Amino acid sequence: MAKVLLTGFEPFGKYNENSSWAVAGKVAACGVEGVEVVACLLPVSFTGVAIALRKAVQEHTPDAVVMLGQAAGIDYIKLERIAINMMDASIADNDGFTPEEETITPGGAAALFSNCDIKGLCKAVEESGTAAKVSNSAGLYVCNRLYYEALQLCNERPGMKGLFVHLPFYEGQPSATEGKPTMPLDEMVKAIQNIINRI
Ligand code: PCA
Repeated sequence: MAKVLLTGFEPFGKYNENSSWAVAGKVAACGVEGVEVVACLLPVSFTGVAIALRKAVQEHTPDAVVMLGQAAGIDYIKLERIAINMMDASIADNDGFTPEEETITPGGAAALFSNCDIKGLCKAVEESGTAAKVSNSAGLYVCNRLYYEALQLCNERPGMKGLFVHLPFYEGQPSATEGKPTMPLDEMVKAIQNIINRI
């Protein structure tokens, strides 16, 4: 049975909940047929997130890592293609760290690409009736930091797949920014189950 490590983030900034963890927790609780899903809550910390991911991958040796993050302002499932070797923040992470144009891995590749069939996965989500788009930038905050670490790990562990997905606020999320789009939690859960099934 294939094993997938599914990560979500703890709350950060002005948000008291994080839709990524709401979705990851529910996907793990509901399960995905034929796949063992291990959910892992990650800290919104530039330093801590890399350590926590490496530990989880070492412990669970998954066939794939699917990482979720919350992105205010989108009304679709955003499949990230690229991680960039840079950290730059306009708000401090949960450790109070605010990097300015800092390199993640000195001497490392400027950018790393997902080793998944990202267009195929995007099409599968769209065909199930949920809006989805491929994106070429996960930003330069903690999500991108996590993704860069994960894609480095994919290079170190041939055969392991890595994909980052940004999600909108969930419908009814108390800390959702007023006027920003939301998506029903169950719709996001189905989309992530679909992705895990095909990854
Ligand atoms: N979103 C942030 C970090 C944690 C999260 O859920 C990001 O997009 O970088």
